[in-house]
Amino acid sequence: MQDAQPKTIYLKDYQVPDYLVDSTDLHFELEPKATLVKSQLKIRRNPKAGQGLPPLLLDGIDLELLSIAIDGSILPEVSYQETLQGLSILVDKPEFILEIHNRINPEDNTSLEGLYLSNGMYCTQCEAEGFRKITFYPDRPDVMSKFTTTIVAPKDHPVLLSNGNQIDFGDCEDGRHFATWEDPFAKPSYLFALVAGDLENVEDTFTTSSGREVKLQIFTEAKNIGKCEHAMRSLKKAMSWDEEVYGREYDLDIFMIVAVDHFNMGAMENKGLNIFNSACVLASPETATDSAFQRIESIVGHEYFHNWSGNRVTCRDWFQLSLKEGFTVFRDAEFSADMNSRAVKRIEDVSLLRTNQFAEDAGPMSHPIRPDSYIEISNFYTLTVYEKGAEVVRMLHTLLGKEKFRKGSDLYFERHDGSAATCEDFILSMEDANQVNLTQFRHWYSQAGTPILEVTDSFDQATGRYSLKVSQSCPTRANQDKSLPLHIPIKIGLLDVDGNNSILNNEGDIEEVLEVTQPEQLFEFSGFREKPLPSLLRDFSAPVKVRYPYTGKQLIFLMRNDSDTFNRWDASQRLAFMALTQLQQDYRSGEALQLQPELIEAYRDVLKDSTLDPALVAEILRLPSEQSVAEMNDLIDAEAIVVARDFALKTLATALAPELLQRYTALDHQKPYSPNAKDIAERSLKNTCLSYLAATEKDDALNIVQKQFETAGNMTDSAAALSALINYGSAPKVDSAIQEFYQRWKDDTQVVELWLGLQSSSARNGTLANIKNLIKHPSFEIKNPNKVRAVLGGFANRNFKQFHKEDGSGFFFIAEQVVMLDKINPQIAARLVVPITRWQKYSDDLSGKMREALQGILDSGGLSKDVFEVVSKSIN
Ligand code: 0A1
Ligand code: ZN
Repeated sequence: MQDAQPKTIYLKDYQVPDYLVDSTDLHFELEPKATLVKSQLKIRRNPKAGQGLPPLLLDGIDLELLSIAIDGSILPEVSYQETLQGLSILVDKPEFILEIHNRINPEDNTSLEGLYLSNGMYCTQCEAEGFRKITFYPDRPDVMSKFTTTIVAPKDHPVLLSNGNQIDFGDCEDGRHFATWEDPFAKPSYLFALVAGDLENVEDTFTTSSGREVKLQIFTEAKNIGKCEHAMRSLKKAMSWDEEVYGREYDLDIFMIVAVDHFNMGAMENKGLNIFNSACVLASPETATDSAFQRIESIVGHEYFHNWSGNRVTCRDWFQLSLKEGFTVFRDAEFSADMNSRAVKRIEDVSLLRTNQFAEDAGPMSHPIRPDSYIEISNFYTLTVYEKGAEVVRMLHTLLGKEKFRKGSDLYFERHDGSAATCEDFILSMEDANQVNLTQFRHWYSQAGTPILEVTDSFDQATGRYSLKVSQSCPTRANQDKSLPLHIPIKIGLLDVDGNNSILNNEGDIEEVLEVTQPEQLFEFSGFREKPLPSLLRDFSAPVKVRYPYTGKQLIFLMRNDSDTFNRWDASQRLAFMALTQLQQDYRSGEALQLQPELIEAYRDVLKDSTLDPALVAEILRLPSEQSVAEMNDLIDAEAIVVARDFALKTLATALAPELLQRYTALDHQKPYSPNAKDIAERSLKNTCLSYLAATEKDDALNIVQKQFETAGNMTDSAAALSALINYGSAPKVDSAIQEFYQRWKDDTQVVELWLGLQSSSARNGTLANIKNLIKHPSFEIKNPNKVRAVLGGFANRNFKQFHKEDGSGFFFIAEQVVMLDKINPQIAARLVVPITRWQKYSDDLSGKMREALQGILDSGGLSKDVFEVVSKSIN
C-alpha cells in the first residue's frame, strides 16, 4: 500500500546502476504459503558508476528475509538495513558473492505480480517490477544477468519450467522432485519466469533459416489441450515472418508458451517461456469468436517478436518502454496485416487509437510515448506507449520507405544486441543507417497530445495550379510547455471528377507523402483542368486529427471512389459523425430528428456493392461508437450522443431492412468453420446485418436472430445472436437464451467470460441491477482479472448508455468496486477507474457526479500507488 508520500520518479534523474550482477542462481522450494527462495548473485561494482563503494541497494517487497551472506559468511545485522523499498547492504569489496534466503507467500498474492498461484499452478509475472516480490534484487532493466533456476516441488506439480534450457532434473530424497534450467542469454529480472503445475502440452518443431530445429511447446491444463492448435500455427507463422521481414532468427533450442487463467495483461514475453492469459492463447471453433482467433494470432506474434525487440535488445529504464512496445506493436500489426486483410486490420487499429488513445491523450493521464515521470510504472502500459508508439514507428517506416527502414532496424539490432537501449538509440540507428536527419522527428517522443492539422485548399483555373495549405497545432494540457512543430508524413492523393487519382508530379506518382515540418506550410501541384478533391492522410499515415471542410456530397464521393480503402472507410466515419452531430443539436433544440436521405442512400449503395470486401462493408456500415463520438466532442453531452446514435441506427435499420435481409440471407450458409480472412469477412458482414435487423425490434427480424442463436455452428455466430437478443429481444426469450447459453458453456472459462461481457455491455435499462447480481454469480471471481474486465470493465468501458446515467449510479458503483478491488489487485483497480477520470470533458451534471465519485475514492484512504496516481492526477 501507499507510502506516506508516493514518490515521483523522473527520467532526468536516471543514473547507471552502482553494481552489476554477472550471474543469478535461484533455488525455489515451492509451498503455497511459504515458498523458500535462495538466491546467489555474483556481484561486481559497475566501472561506469564512479568511485568508492556505496551501499548496495536491493529492491524487495513483501519478502520475509531469512539470511544474508557475503562470500559464504553470514552478515551481522549492523551491516544491512531493511527499508520500505528493500535492503541496503554495506559493501567493502568490489566483487563478491551475495547469498540471500527469503520466504514468500504465493497463495496470498492476489496482485498477480511476482510468484502467485492460478488454479493451483505456480506462475510468475515480473514485468515491470514484480521480481522484487520474489527476492531482493536490483530490479531494473539495465541490470542484465545470466540466470540459472532450480525448482523443487511436490510431484503433484509434474511440470517445472523456467527460462532457457533444462539442464538437470530428478527426484529429491524427501519425495519431491526438481528441475534446473539455464538461460544462456543475459537478461533483466523482468524477463524471468517460473511455472510449476499439473499441465499437459502440445508439441511441434520449427526449423530456422539456418537449419536449427527448435522445439515448440504449449502448456495448459488437460481440459484445454484441444484448444492450442491455432496458437501453435500462429507461432510458426510468426517465426517465419520475422525471418523474412526482419531477418531475425530464434536463438534457443526451445520455445514454450503457458496458458494461465489469472493474468493482469494479455501475455508476457519472458525469455523462452512466454506466459499467456488463457483468453489470448486458447481457442476452438465451438468456443472462440473470430476476433478471439485474430487476437490470439496477433498476441502470439507480439510476444514472439519481443524475443528480438525487447529481449535481445531491452530497455535501459522504464521511460523507454515504447522502445520495445511501440516497435513490437508495429511489428505485430504488420504481421497480422500480412496474414489477413490489411485494410481491415488498419481500420480496427485506427478505430482503437482514435477512440481510446486520443481520449487518453486529452485526459488527465496524458503523456508522451516516452513519459518524463511516473509514480507507478504499471500505469504507463498505456495505449499511448503501445499504440501511439507503434504509429510513431510506422511514420518512420513511411518516411524512410521499406528498404531504408530495414537497414535501420538491422543496424539497431546489431549495435544493441545483448544490451539495454533507449529510444534515442533507435532513432540514431535509423539516422546512421540511412544518412538522414531525424532531429525534428524526435519531438514525437517527448510531446504529448494529438496534433491537429487544419487543411485548406485553393485552385487557380487560369494556371491549373492547386495548392494545399496545412497548419499544425497541438493542444496540450496546461502544465505542458508550448509544443514544437512536429515532422508529420501526410500521404495524399487528388481525385478528379471521375474519382480517379490524378498524377501529382513529374515522376507520374498518383500518391505522395507530404512532409509537414512547419507550423504552416503550402504544397503546390500543377496541371489540373478542374479542382481536384483531396484524399488526405491516406492509410492514416500519422496519428493526428485532420480538419478539412468536406461537404457531405464530397464525403459520399470519397466513400464511393477513393482508391485508398482506409480513406473510403474514413469518409464514411466523417459522414456519420456529421450526421450524429446534427442529430445531437436537433435533439437539444427540441427539433424533430431526421437522417438525410442521401446518407441513407450512400449506405444502401455500400450494402449492395458486391465488389467490395464484405469486411469493409461491415466496417463502413457500423456507426461510430458512442465513445468515439464522445472523443470527437469538446464537451460531452452523453444523453444527446445516445439519443442521436440510437435514432441513426434504428432509422438506417428500418430503411435498409430489405437489403440487410438480402445480404444476411446470401451469407447465411452453413459451411465448416475456418478462421481465414475470407470467411471472417463474410461472418462479420452477416452479423453486422443481423444486429441492424435486430435493431428494428420487429418480430420477423427477432425470429431470425433466435434461429441463428439456436442453430449456430460456431461461437462467432452464436455470440452475435446472443448479443442481438440481449440488446433487442423480448424479456422472457432473452432470459431463457442467457440461461441456456450458460448451462451449455458453464465449464468453459473463456466462453463464460464472453457471456458475462455480453450482459454487462447491454444497453438495456436494468443492466446495472443485473451487474450487481452478476458479481454474486458463481462464475464471477473478483480475484480473476478477466472476469473483472468482462463484468466491471464491460460496463465502464463498453456500455456508454448505462454507465453514463444522469443519477451518477454507474460512477458510484464503479468507484465502490475500485476501492474494494484496490486491496486485491491494484493494477486492475487503477485501470477500472480510468473512465471516471475524464470528468472535465463532460457537461455539468455528469461531470459533478464523476468528481464526487473520485473524491470518494481518494477519501477512502490507504490507496495503492497505482490508484492514487490515476485518481489524484485527475482530481487536481
Ligand atoms: N510486456 C507485455 C505485457 C505486460 C506488461 C506489463 C505487465 O505488468 C505490468 C504485464 C505484461 C507485452 O507487451 O506483451
Ligand atoms: Zn509487448
